[in-house]
Amino acid sequence: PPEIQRSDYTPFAWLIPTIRMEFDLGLDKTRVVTRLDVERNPDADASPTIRLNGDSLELVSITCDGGDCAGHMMDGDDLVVTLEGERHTLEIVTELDPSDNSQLMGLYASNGMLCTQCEAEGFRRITFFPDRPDVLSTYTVRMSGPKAQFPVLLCNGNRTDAGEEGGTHWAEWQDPWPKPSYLFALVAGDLVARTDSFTTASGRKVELNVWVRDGDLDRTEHAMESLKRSMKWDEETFGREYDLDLFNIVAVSDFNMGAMENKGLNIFNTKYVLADPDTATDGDYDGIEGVIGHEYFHNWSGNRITCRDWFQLSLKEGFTVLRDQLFSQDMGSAPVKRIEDVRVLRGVQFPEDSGPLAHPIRPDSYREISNFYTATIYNKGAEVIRMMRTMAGEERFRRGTDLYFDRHDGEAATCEDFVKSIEDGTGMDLTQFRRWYSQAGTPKVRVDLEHTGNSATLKLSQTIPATPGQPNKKPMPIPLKVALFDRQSGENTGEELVVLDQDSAIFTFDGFLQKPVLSINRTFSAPVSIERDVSRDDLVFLAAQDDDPFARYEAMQELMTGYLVGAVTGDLDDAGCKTARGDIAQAMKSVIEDDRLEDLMRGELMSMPSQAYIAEQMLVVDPGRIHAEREALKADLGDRLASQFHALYDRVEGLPFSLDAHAKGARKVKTLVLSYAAASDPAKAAELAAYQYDHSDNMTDRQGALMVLAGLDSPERTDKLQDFYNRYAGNALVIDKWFALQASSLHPDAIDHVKALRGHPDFTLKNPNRVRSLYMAFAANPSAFHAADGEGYDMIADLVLELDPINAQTAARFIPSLGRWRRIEEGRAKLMRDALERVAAAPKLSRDTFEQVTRSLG
Ligand code: HT7
Ligand code: ZN
Repeated sequence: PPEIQRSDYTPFAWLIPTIRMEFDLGLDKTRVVTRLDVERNPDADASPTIRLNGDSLELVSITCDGGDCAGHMMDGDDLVVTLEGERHTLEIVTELDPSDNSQLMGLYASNGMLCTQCEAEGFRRITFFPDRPDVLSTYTVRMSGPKAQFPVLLCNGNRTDAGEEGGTHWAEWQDPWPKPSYLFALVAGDLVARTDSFTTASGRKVELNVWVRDGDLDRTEHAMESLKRSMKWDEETFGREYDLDLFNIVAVSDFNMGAMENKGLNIFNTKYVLADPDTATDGDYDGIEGVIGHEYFHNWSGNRITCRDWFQLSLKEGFTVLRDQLFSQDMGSAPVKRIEDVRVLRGVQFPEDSGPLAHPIRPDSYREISNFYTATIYNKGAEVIRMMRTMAGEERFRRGTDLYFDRHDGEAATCEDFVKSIEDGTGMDLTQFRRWYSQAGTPKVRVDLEHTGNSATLKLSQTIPATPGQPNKKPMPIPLKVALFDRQSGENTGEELVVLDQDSAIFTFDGFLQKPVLSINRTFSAPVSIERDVSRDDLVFLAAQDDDPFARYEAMQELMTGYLVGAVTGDLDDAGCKTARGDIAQAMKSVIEDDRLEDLMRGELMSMPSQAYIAEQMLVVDPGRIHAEREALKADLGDRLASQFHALYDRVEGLPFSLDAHAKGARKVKTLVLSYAAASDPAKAAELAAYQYDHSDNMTDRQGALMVLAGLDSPERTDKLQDFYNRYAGNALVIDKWFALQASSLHPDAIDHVKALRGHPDFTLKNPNRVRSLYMAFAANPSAFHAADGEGYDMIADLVLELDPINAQTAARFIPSLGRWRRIEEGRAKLMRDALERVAAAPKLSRDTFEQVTRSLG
């Protein structure tokens, strides 16, 4: 497959102002009649033909202006039609088999209902069309089908008409807003709705529906409340109002991603809709609020202003992730949310940025766009916009976004359009800042603090590592929030923002008789990795005293990471290890005993750095060693702080269930205490976890207890896993948890458990949630996946080969775990490469998997 280049963009030669579609719906056979009004685009070079994209489509017929269409031919999957005049009407008939569509792109059947997924290039699996985001049309859609089978018929926009004849009914929908084909959606099925309404700031009453299968209705309250909160927040924070009279959300159980922002008809993975305390964890509740917000916010950042081409994906995704992050910050604990977002960035995006799949947030080329729905486009994209906000300040940033929404409403825009609007709206010069869009790789910032006389001198320098296709980088503006603390008083002189925009720079701060303690990159103001020689005393000081909660968290992480890297590499001798562990225990003790802290924040401070984050600090890693040292530190802390951990558990144990921050914090620290205990005193931990499991009245406590038990070799493990399965049999989302808990467990036989679960009657390759629950969890399980004999790598290669013909998008998402071979010790690296080569040698691979494997071996 050819590589598509960003530099090759040209506007499409034709406009398609209106499109009418008629769907005669059936699970095994759906007939689609599409009428396109096409006219020449005055802003593009003229072309004698129009290329209509198709993918695995069968053309039943085509007419032009009501007559024969002599000048048409197939070019691969595309239909190319010769057109002579200025404007024409093309009518195209296609026939589909939705139940045979296991790729879950285009129109497909899920659990007896019909639904669509058109982003990025799924519309071309429904009909022939210029399936590119810069072709905007207004859609009128008529859907008809057997009423008994599909009592509910939904599409984008507003329902304008409906009727019934015999057992067949139909509905006609009109979407007044011009949109690209990737935002088209329809749903037909036997669904029930939770209905509510929202009145916008200008007084428009909007009907809101959350559609689910019968029986799931009482698990939709949180989704509906999240939607109403999102609508209000977007009005207050970004001045954005909803623009239709109806907003529908539909939950489906077979879905490749989290959700989809189709205009007026969002389609969601059930995972991001259904929740009640018995079946959903606090994390699930937060995930629902975040994803509902994200998809809703797309109505402006994505739908009203869409992307000119897919290279601009971060225009809508980076900005919308930032918007959903700020929303969640405002709805709950802002520092805790910031810590969670940074953890995802460093655990997923940093490794991507330092591996073979690294790409800028605005890529220059791709073969398969589905492979670019990455943490870089989404999460780093959000960080880049957040930096502009930090430099501008909230108020000025709002002027920039207002200008962007005003200037580009109704257009297919570019990242450059966004930056220019922020530049013009805020008055900032972002010339050099634009490099964040074109350069891949996580900048490293070297930090040194010197002290002479009464001055503290901060020396900063930046390097941006080489990434595929980008050997040399230029310096980028890096905004770093800093504060200097007096060691005695614990006070600081106020936070300042310094911007490092050269290779190196020096900043001087006066008025310090003694060397101060430096707190830097507060709130994680820039997505960089900081390198500095900092004493453990300073870290202990910051962990206990810093007034920026993120910086406190960071100091704890740095303390533990520094120790673990030293222990793994052997840089720390036995005596050094012992003192370091003592310092960590002292810092952890002050965190446990600090009664000014909320438990939700305490939980963050008590959390150990992830295996992925520790690995990221080293050039080449031995995953087995990291895992062993991390577990040993956990055990040591569990031993040393046993009484503090138990006191903490006892303090929070009796708190009744609620979804407020206080109760959520209690649940978080309880399970953390169990996991420290599991490392230091497994028998006691098993007893305590079994007790928590039996007495819990909510999924957070129950899952936390089972997670700890799943890693232990104890009789309680088998009992409780069986109980959990029996208790929730038939609830797919909870059974997903059951698979994931076992696949991610610390149990020494986890790899055998996964092999056995592969044959479980509830396992299927057809459902992406189930595949991810077993195999994504396994691929992220450091000790099982990195088994020294390479069995874990083979299991993932086997999975990819089997899954690729069924669901290529999901299959390709497993390749990055093998693609990190260059950063793994020699023995395992060879086995990982062998597994990749075995995949690459398969006679027929999807474009998705082919691209990822080739880049990973590259
Ligand atoms: N914009 C949506 C992307 C998406 C998607 C992409 C490829 C294949 C399937 C997909 N489902 C949803 C989701 C979002 O970012 O809001
Ligand atoms: Zn999105």
